[in-house]
Amino acid sequence: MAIYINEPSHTFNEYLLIPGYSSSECMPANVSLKTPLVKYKKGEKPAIEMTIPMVSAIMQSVSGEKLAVALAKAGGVSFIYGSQTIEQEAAMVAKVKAYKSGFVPSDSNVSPDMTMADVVALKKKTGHSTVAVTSDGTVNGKLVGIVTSRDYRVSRMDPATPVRDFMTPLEKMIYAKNGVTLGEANDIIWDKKLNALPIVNEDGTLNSFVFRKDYADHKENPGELLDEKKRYIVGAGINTRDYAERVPALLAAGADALCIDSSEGFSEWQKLTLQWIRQHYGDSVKVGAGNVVDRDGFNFLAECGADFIKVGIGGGSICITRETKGIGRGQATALIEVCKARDEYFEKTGVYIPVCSDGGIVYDHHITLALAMGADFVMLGRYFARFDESPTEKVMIGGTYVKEYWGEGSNRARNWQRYDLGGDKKLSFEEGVDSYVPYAGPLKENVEKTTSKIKSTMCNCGALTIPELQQKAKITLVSATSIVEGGAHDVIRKEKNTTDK
Ligand code: RVP
Repeated sequence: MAIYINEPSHTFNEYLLIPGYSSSECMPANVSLKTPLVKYKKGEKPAIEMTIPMVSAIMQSVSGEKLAVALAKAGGVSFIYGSQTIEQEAAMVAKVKAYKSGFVPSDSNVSPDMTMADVVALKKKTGHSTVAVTSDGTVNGKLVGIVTSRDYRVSRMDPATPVRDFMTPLEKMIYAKNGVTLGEANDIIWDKKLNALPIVNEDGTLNSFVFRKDYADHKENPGELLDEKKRYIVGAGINTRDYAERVPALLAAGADALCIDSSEGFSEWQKLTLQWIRQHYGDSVKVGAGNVVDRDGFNFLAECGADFIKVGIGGGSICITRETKGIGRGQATALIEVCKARDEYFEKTGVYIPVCSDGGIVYDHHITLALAMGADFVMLGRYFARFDESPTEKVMIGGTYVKEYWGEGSNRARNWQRYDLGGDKKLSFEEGVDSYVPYAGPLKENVEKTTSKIKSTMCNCGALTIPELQQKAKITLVSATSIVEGGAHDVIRKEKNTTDK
């Protein structure tokens, strides 16, 4: 006989937080939104920690390289969409990893024997005007000089002029020894009016460059997420079909974390994918799995070795899975049950598996509710699709700017792998729609506004960290009429800010 759950499943909108005692310490400036992206053992530090609890959805209309860089600067992680060829996805990941920040390996190098024509060609290829001259022309060769656009004139000089004749040689250059801090490097850049400062190893080989414009950027983004080589952290979506080819390509491109992108994660396909990754890479590759909506689904993926687990079926703003297939669960109820299973799993095994609440965030306070209910971070599609950095066009409709936003299960995305249950390479019916969302400007200012609201609510609950919020939160279900009471009501509003959600 079928199992009946007679309690209705609820959405975030049906809950509110009840304030707790706030001490004078409880002010937004003291709140930390640090949160783990991947699993860790009790007492250990997670391999990847984010500074804000937000990741971007694995979707064509959301997570391209521009959004990935902007989100990493803000402290979150993007998962580049997998519904494109392996080569295209790997190229996007590589672009994020090549984006300059802090100490960066030199991507423009020549040897002293090369010519001005080589320098010009290199500049055209990379778009960078600072070229390192190393003894053998490689990124790790002995530094012998530097060439900038001030050192040569294309119209006046013979293209065959050797680099050694017009470069600034090492003895006349300003450089710093490896070990200098980013702050010290920046001081040298400012004092000596440089655009770029080469960093040299003990043995005279080139280590990296620090660029003036990157440092200014870094100062503005204290929470940015960088790997050990000071490159932005980025994730990438994979599927349960071509992982044997896609995973190696994404890792070679530098992906820091992977995530199986599927509408339904409680399946043998996910088990096989996770098994293959563990067999080939052990625990060194970080991979999330999902989506599930109950304890059984969580325990299954936890046992399969997932590094984080995503919760949510049918709650996405562009998702019509519940209508077309009749499967899913109210997002809040699903999340509460999965987080309880996660806590029990932690108690039993000493392994903490972060839970991601994916889809259905409408208002900023839904993020705070998700965190209070036990989520470690949230995945957002519609939210990020509204920003300048999302990959879609900004268009004017009826006098207002909007951006396009379409589901991975729509005919437009044709992401058949996401909905694949061992069937054909096509979508037999749609589970998503094609839509517009109100344009909302740059990511940075929107995320700052959202996180300041989250911090403020956390203070009302007497919590300075996400784990503290999860311990202290008092959450209440509300009636339909009290939801009406919660908005502006019984007044004629003069204006409504449509980009706020
Ligand atoms: P939202 O943030 O509410 O826009 O939801 C985004 C989520 O919706 C994605 O992370 C994904 O789980 C889900 N999605 C993406 N495409 C579709 C679909 O076409 N049904 N659903």
